[in-house]
Amino acid sequence: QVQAQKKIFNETPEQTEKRLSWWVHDRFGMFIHWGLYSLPARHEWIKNYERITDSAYQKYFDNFNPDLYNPREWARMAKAAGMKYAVITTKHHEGFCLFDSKYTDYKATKTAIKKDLVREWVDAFRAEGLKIGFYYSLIDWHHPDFTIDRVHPQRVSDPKEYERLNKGRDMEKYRTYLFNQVRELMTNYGKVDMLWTDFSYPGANGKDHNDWNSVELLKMVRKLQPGIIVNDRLDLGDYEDGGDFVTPEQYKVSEWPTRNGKRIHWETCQTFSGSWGYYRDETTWKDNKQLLVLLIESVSKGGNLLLNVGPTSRGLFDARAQERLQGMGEWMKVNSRAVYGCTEAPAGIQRPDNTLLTYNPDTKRLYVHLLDYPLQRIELPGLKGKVRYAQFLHDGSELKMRDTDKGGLAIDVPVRKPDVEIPVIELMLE
Ligand code: H79
Repeated sequence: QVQAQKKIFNETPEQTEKRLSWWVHDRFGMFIHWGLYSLPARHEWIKNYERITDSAYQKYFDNFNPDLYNPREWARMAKAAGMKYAVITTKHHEGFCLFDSKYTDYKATKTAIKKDLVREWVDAFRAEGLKIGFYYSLIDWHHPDFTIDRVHPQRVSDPKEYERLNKGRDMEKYRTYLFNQVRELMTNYGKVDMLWTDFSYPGANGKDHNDWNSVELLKMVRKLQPGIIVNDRLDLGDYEDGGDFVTPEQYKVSEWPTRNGKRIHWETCQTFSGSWGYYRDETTWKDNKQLLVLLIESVSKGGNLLLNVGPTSRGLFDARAQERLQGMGEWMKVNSRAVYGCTEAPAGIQRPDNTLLTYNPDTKRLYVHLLDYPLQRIELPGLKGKVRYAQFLHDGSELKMRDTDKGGLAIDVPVRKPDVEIPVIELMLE
């Protein structure tokens, strides 16, 4: 007998599914990490990694001036890539706010650009028809009341030192700031489709749900934005509804994640090159095929992909990011039917070697993604008599099928690989 779990809200499973339905359908979103760290251009954790003091970090605030910022261009690039929603860092761990908060001067409106960058972003992405999400860092390395802990730039080696270090800092006051800012974000920008909080690290000299007053914070968010979807980083794992989806960061899940034996909603967040913030000299960029596999593999295991861009301090997507977005868009233009509304293939359908399967339960179409192009034919075990029609998805050209002796289905494919990064076979199931 499985113990009934604690719940914060009284929402039925059907209501939850309905609230999440656009997001489950859309599958592919853009993450945007933009802040003062785009000036040093060597990772968004630089203040921590290099233990930079507030006064030494000040030069990035003083020189922040994204004069080429044009969020309509960003939105058009996201849309052309096939992305349906986008999530922007309203504030990252460094504490700098892209939005015009009443509760701090550490914000874009007080820099040379003098604008609420979030307001313009929301308007632009809405205008292009994308859903919008706010990333908000629970961690704040700038706020004077945020206690120094094991992931703070001023962390120390002796664990007993923290008490002395934190004299005069008051998390109660920080919590008030956190609630005030989240209330602003949930109130001043119209409908917000998603809130992406980041992150909790329970334990010695860490921060957990008590530090954020997570239950009350989540209640406030859901009250102000009833339809909103919220991620799982508030440390509310004790509650069945303490987060709408899990967030595997920068790794691949081996299978559809579960909780108490039940499959749960998930979204992996991934970078082009390793860093989330713009990193000028990073050389570890994934190629278009790797990125497409990330997307297809996520969908094939019932999940979403939130793929990150780190804009430059002038406000542009750099050429490497643009290239990849364009490459993915080219594929999505003709293959998005194998992504939107799709999920894992029905149980019992086996994936041939070097392929990934996605499935649309509404149209009963099965998609075979050919990661490594086969020679002349591909065999699908167990599908004999179960497929009405087969075609390449990119050009809608018929593919001839034959039953095999072993109850399988053989599909003939042209010897030459079609000119598409990952060719997809569309099978209309009975
Ligand atoms: O915003 C992006 C990252 O900056 C942020 N989440 C994404 C979306 C993030 N970065 N790292 N993490 C979240 C997890 C933190 C891991 C570590 Fe550590 C920080 C590893 C080393 C330093 C905390 C301290 C865990 C181990 C030691």
